[in-house]
Amino acid sequence: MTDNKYVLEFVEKYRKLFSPDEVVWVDGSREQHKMLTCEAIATGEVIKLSNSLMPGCLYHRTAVNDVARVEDRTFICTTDREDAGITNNWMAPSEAYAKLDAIAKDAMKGRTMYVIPFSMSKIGSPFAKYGIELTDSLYVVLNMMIMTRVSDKVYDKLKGGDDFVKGIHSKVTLDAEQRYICQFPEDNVIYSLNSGYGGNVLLGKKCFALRIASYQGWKQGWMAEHMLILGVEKPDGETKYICAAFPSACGKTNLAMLIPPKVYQEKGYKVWTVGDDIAWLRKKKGTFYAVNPENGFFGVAPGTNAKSNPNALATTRRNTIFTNVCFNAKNNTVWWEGSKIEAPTKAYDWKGRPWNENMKDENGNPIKGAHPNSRFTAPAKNCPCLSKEFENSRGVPVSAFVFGGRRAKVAPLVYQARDWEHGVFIGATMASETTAAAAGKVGVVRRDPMAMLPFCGYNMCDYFAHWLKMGSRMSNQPKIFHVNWFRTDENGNFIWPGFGDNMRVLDWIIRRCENEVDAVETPIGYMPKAEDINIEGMEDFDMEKLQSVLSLDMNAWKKEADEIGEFFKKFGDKLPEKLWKQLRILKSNLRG
Ligand code: SAT
Ligand code: MN
Repeated sequence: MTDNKYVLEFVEKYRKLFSPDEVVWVDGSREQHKMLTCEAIATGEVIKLSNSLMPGCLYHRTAVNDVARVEDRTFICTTDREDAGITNNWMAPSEAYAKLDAIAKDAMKGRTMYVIPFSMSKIGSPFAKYGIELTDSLYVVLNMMIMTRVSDKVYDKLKGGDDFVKGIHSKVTLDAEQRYICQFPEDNVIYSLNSGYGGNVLLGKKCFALRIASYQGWKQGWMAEHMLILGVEKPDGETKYICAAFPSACGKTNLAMLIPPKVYQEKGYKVWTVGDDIAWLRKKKGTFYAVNPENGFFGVAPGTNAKSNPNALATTRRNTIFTNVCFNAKNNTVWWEGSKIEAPTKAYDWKGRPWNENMKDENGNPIKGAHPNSRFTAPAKNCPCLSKEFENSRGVPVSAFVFGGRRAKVAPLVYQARDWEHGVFIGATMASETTAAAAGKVGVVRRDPMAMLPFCGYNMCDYFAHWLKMGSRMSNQPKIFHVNWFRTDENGNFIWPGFGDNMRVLDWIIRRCENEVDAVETPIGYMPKAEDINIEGMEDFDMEKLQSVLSLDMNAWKKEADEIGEFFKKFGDKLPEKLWKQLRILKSNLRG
């Protein structure tokens, strides 16, 4: 496969530790992919779905105790604890290696170890970073072949050197008590044991493209962000690119694949998807350029339907792996809650138990067919609205950064930062209600700076300073915005319809970037005049509702400002003074 001594040493070291029966070098070829798929079907690791209805699609269930990322078992292992900061769990590298090696010892006896060479972003591009993942899971191999560029060409690109991320994964026994997701940014190493779930084991994704890459970006002068990238093509044919950060399971995939409302389509607007989860950003001629380092989408299935995201649905009709959704045994397809398709009559739930939609648990609550964090892994190239710039190695120029969370109250539909520093403050103080994407309680408001709380591979204070510095170097600074699609009324119902109608907010954002529209100065930043949000053609929505999603409750904001102060205090002296300054400005604005 390769004579790169660093690769050979790495593989040999872990072969000795894990003691697999066999080592298989994955080369990324179609023939091998076919063979490995057949093998995964034969072992029962995946179920083949209907060839006529969903060609090339597979179905997989994880262990019941292993359905989401585990933030409390995720560690940043740096020599100096300070480099991990207060928002990360930390372990000393020597302690972590010793602990993990002990768990890993002989864990692959009777199993095969796969060696996966992969590239984040297009092989050979200036953005490209390479990795090699060792795993005992065929499911991981097949997913990595969708989510990243898996190819033995990666070895050539290493040119005999050791500039690659070493990913080590084993399911071991899936023991949740011994589950560890450890990043060693100083060594370019990721070590993940006792899980078989997405973000914990597809090491190219959160572990590499965010945690390790954010650290590399800090050291090397670029940025790795938890952001979708979309292009809005205007009637004049020009396309403007927006990067938007939202916490997991807050609709990034839906926004990235948005279909504009009819009134916009008729005028000639189109939205193109460059990425739905991760953006790598570099400076060129004073402008940020963004690429999506991934090659597929790992999206949340529940709630995806022909209305909410027809493009995602179309993307998943072939060569897609479904995880923890409901299995329709009648026609060998899949189903999930919120699909707007009638529930199957002969089905098995995500735990593999016979299921129908009338079943209730011991408390009388409906039993779900699909896990709320069930996922599809789909190739980007299936996406009907994939941007033609997707493979562009130079990236796309960014006009705006958007931060957003899930907030029932407080945050209005949209507002704009006064300048870069204020924008960094808005990102740094983002808050959102927790979702099923991570283990733990759902619906609790927590601060999630830039949606990077679980993904920042270094000290968050250094991360804020890096944001401030990167922006200050740009002659062409993107404008920064905050959005909230999730405001609710007194009955707890969402006021703003979201999905395709979010185009109306993107439209305002773009017009702001082009200085085409005025705004109102408020204590929290610039806000739209209600008449500048186009609500033409919206059903069940009127000016009154628009006013309510744009309204500011000053008392709630004073409370918010106090909470931000408490949040900042936790960071101690290292927090950039510029953020404190922004809080003082906010407080003084709120006093009026
Ligand atoms: O499980 S993943 O981390 O890959 C998805 C997510 O939580 O955003
Ligand atoms: Mn994500």
